[in-house]
Amino acid sequence: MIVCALILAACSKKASTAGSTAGKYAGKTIQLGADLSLTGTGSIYGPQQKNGIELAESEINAQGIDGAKLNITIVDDGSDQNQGAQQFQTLIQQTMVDGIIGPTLSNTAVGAHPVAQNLKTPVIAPSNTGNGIVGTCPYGPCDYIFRDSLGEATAVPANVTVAIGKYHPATIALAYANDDKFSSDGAAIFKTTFTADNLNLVDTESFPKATTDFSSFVTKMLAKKPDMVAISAVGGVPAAYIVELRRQGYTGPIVGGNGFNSSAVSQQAGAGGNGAQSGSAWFLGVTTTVNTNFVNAYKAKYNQNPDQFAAQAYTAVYLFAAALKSANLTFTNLAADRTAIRNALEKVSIDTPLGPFSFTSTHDVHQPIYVVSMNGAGGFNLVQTVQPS
Ligand code: 1QQ
Repeated sequence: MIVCALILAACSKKASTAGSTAGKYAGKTIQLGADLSLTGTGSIYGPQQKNGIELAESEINAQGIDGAKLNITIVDDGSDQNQGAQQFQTLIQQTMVDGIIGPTLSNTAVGAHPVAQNLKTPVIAPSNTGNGIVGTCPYGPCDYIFRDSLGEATAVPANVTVAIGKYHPATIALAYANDDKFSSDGAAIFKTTFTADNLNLVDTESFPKATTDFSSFVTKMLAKKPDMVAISAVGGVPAAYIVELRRQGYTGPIVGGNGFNSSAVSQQAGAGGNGAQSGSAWFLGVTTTVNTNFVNAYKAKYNQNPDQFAAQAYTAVYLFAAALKSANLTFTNLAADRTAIRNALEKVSIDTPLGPFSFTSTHDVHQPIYVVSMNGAGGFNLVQTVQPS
């Protein structure tokens, strides 16, 4: 009897450390997909997202989802619209995933999201902050699409308001990439905000996102002597434009969009980026238990601080996990399971590194805006926290 008891105790201990295998999903594996910009324009954001996703996956599998394991297939779309559409199609029709996290760029989502909507597969967009991503979409109904990424339509006005209170500019100049959905949507949002805030837009410079030499654009811009400069762009553009502004002697304030919010962008901007300000969905220094645990686990696994993109991708996995738990999956009818997960996502309410999280009725985020500024050394300082209206 004593020997049996000891064996039983050892078995139960092993099960608990290997993740609970008991529950309604005992022995099952749940397939999710993630399509990210691991190469191309968005590769300054995608690798952090991959880290966040893999960290969440390992944490969740240590506990299990009612006895099930999670398996997330992560693929690269090269930051390309057509590749994104193709990767979504493959994940849905060949890998047969229950849901997808991605893509990294709004520009890629133009091709990828309609594929998921047409195939009735739930998506959480972890960093698509352009217009028409959720709620009312240009391609028609998009009720399978969710996002846990703070839209530019919310972040930009909050950021500009804080900058006006800090720097009191009368005039502003705008630079943006004219062949990228996020950048051009952001430019339109900046222009609307400038009008609303009585900021005189004295110069607008636009260029392809592949541009690397900004000297002529900056020269033309600085000839108008703006009090402040706004940049709406992705990838290497924000940092390169900031460096060129400082090289040509501009010492005034700089504001930007979500393209600023990567530790890699802050690193590339260097000392000249110090003070460059943006509205962010997350801040490293938030001292909630869930965020502190996330930051410590990320540093332990990757030996570096997470950034906003890692936090949002990590959160997307936990949002899916909560929906998977409550969806009562059949594992025999994939279409029904996908729709059950979509329905469950609409009811999810959990604490996350982004704060207490539930989707709005249009599948969007509703969260504080952390107005942050680059610290000149690859990180960010908190300027002000703006509560959502
Ligand atoms: C978007 C973005 C990019 C700047 C980062 C992923 O926010 O494409 O919507």
